[in-house]
Amino acid sequence: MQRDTEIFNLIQKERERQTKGIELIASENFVSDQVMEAMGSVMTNKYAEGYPGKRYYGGCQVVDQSETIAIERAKKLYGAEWANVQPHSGAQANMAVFMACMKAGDTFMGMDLNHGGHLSHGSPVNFSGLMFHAISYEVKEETGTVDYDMMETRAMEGKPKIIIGGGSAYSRDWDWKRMREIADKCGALLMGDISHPSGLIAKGHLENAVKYCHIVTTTTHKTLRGPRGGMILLGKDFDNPWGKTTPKGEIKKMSALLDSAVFPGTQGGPLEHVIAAKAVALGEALTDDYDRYIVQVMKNAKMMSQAFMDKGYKVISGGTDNHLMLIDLRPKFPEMTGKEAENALVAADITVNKNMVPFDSRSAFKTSGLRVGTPAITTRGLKEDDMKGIVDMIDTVLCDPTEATIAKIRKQVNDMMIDRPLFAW
Ligand code: DSN
Repeated sequence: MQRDTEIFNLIQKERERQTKGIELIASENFVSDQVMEAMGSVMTNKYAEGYPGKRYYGGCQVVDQSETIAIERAKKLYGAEWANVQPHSGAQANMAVFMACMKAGDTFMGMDLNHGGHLSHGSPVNFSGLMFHAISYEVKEETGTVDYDMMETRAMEGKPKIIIGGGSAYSRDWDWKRMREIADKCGALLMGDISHPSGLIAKGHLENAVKYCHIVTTTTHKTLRGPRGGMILLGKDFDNPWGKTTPKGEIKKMSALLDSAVFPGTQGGPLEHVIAAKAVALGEALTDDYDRYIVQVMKNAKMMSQAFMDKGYKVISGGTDNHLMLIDLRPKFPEMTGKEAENALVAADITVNKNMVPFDSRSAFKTSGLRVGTPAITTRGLKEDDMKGIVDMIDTVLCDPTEATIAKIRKQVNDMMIDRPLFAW
C-alpha cells in the first residue's frame, strides 16, 4: 500500500512543533514511549463490547487481561473499590454518571464555567446543560477561591441530585469534606471530577476526592500523563442518600448502573488499544519516579506563579496549590485580550490558552485571561530554575508583541527545547 505522505508529513510537522516549543497548556502532557507504543498497537483491531469475562464478541481473552490490569492499577493508585476504564473521554465519563444517577430534566450543580468549571458541568451548549437542569456556584471575587457558603445556600434551595466538585481552571485544592457535608445536608450525590489534578491526588499531594465523593471521574491524559481518555471510580463509603433510582448503600448495584451507563448506555466498543495504554500509564504512575515528577510539577507551578506576580501580573487567588495558574491580564495590560496574548505567544512557540477569568468583562472568544500549567514542560525536564526565564520570555512578548521581538524570543525558546527529545525513538 502506498504510504500516506500527506498525513505522515503532517504528523512529522506536529512532532517538530511539539519538540521545539514550550508547552504551557495546563491540560496537556507528553506520554512515555511505552504509552505511545501501546496506543499504536494491534489492540486497536479488536472489538470487545462488554466487560472482561462478559463480552459480546469472541477472541477477547487477551484484551480481557489488559483491561483487568488497567482496572486493578486504577483501584490501587487512587484507593478505589471499583473502576471503569472504558470512557473515551472525561466528558463521556461524566455523561455516564449523569445517565446512571439522574433522569432527563433533573437538577444538578457544578462550578460556573466562567469561574473555572468545565463544559460538561452544566454549560447550556453541552449535553449536561441541554438535557439536565444545571445550577451553579462561583468563586469569591476577593479571594478567587470557591464560595462554599454560596454552594450550600444554592444547593439547599435547588436540591440538586448531584453536586460536582472540580473544574478546568481552578488552581486551589478542593474542600471535599465540606462538599460532602453539603451534599449530605441537601440529599445529593457528590461527584468529584478530578481530571486536572488527577496525578497530584493519586500521589497524595492533594486531598483525595475518592475518600469523600460518592463517584469520581477523571481523564487520563492530563497530569496523569496517559493516553487521551476517561475513567470512573467508586470509593469505599458509597452510600446513596436519595435511594430511588439507585439502591441504598450498595456499591455493587451502583457499579452495575455505571457500567451499563458506559456500555451500552453511551458507548459501543471500548478502545482496547487506549485501555492498554491507560494500564501502562497507571503502572508508571504507581512508581516513585512518577511521584518525583509530580512533586516537580508542583514546585515549577509555584515558582512560575511567583515569577508572574513579581512581574506585576495578577494571578487569580494569589498563587496555586496544583499544576496550573490563571492570570488576569487586565491590571497589567488593560487593552490586551487573552486571545491577542495567546496569538502573540503562539507565534513565539510558547503555547498557552486564553481563558475567562472570574467576573470577566470580555466574552469567551476574547477573554481577559491566560491559563498556564507546568505538567508538559516538567515532562520535558524543566526545573524551578527555568521558570523565571520562561516568565521573562512571556513578559517580553506581551510588552512588545512586534514581529522582531517575537522572532527573537522564538529563537530563545527553540534553543532551549530542541535538545529535549519527546521520545527515545
Ligand atoms: N479542555 C480541557 C482542558 O483544557 O481543561 C478540559 O476538557
